[in-house]
Amino acid sequence: MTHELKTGGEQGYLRIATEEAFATREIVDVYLRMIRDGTADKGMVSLWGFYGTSPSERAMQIMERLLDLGERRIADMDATGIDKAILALTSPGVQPLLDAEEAKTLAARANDTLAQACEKHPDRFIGMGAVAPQDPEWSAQEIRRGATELGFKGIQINSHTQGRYLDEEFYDPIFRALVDMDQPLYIHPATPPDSMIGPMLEAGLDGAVFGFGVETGMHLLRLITIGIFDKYPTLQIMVGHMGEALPYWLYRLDYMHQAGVRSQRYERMKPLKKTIAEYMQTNVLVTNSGMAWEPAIKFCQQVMGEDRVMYAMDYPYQYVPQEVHDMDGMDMSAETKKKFFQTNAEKWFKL
Ligand code: 1DF
Ligand code: MN
Repeated sequence: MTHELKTGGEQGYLRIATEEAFATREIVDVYLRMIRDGTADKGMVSLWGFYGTSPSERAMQIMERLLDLGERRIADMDATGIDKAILALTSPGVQPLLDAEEAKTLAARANDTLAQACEKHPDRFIGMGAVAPQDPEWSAQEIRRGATELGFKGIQINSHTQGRYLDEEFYDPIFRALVDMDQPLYIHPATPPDSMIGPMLEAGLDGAVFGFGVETGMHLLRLITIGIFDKYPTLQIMVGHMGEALPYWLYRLDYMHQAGVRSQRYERMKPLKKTIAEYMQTNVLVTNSGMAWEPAIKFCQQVMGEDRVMYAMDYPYQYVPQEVHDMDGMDMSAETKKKFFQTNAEKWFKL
C-alpha cells in the first residue's frame, strides 16, 4: 500500500467502503427492454424506470457514476477520502432476467469487466462477483471462478430472485460453493417482488426509503430460521443498511421465534441450535451503507459485537462527502473506529 494518503491514512486508519455499486450499459439496457416489453416486475419499473430514463439530476448523476469504473470513480473516492471500494454489480443484477442463459452471459461479462477494473487499480478496487441464482450449479461454478481466477472476495446477491428466496433447497449449491471457497455472501436489497410491493409502491415506499430494507431483512430471517447456519456454521452473510433493521428487532425476534417453535404453530419453524441473536453475533456482518448515523452504529456494535460492523458509503446512491467526516468524528475509541473503517473489512473479506 503505497498510494499517497489523500484519503484516510492520516486519521490512523484506511477507509474501506464495502457496498459500492457499478453497472454495465448492457445490463441497464436489458432492464429498459424488460420495462418496454412488459416482463419487468413492478419494482423494476419503479427503480430502473427512474434511473434509466429520468432527466432529474439525481438519476443522471447516478447513471454516470454507476457506469464508470475508472478515473471518475477514483476522483470521487479521493474527494471523499475512501481508500478502497468493494464493488459489486448494482441491484438487481441479472436476477430478474427470465432467460437464464442471457442472465449467465451478462453476469459473467460483468464479472470480467469488474475483474479488469480491479486489476487496473489494485490498491483502490476490490471485487465481489455476481451470480445468476436462476441456475445454482452455474452460480457455484462462477463463485469458484471468481475466487480462484478473478480475485473476488465474495459475492453479492440482490435478495429475491423472481420472488424466490435463498432458503429453498434449490439454491444449496451456491452456499456449498461459498463455504468451500470460504467467501462471504452479501445480501443486497432489491425492490420487493410483486407479491409484496403493492401497498409500498402506492405510497412511494418501495425502494431504498423502506421497501428494500423490509424485504432484505426478511430474506435474512428466512435463512436464519430455516437453519442455514446450523447447516453451514462457517458461513458469513453480510447485509447493509445497519442490518436491515434486524438488530433493533432482535429481542422480539427471539422471543416470538422461540414462542413459535415451542407451540409448533408453523411446520417450517423448527428448533435451532442457537438464538437469532447468537447467529447475528457469529454468522452475520453488518455495514452502515446509507446509514451514516452514530447512534445506530453504536447500537449495532453493542448488540452484534464491534468486530461485525463495517463502513460502507453506498456509492453512488448515497454519495455524500460530508458523511465521511461525520463518521470520522464519531465519539468512539480509536481502536473501535479503526475496526469500523478498516480492519473488520480486511478480516471478513480477507483482503
Ligand atoms: C438505491 C439505493 C439503489 C441503494 C440501489 O441500487 C442501492 C436507491 C439500485 O436509492 O434507489 O443499492 N442502496 O443500497 O441503498
Ligand atoms: Mn446499495
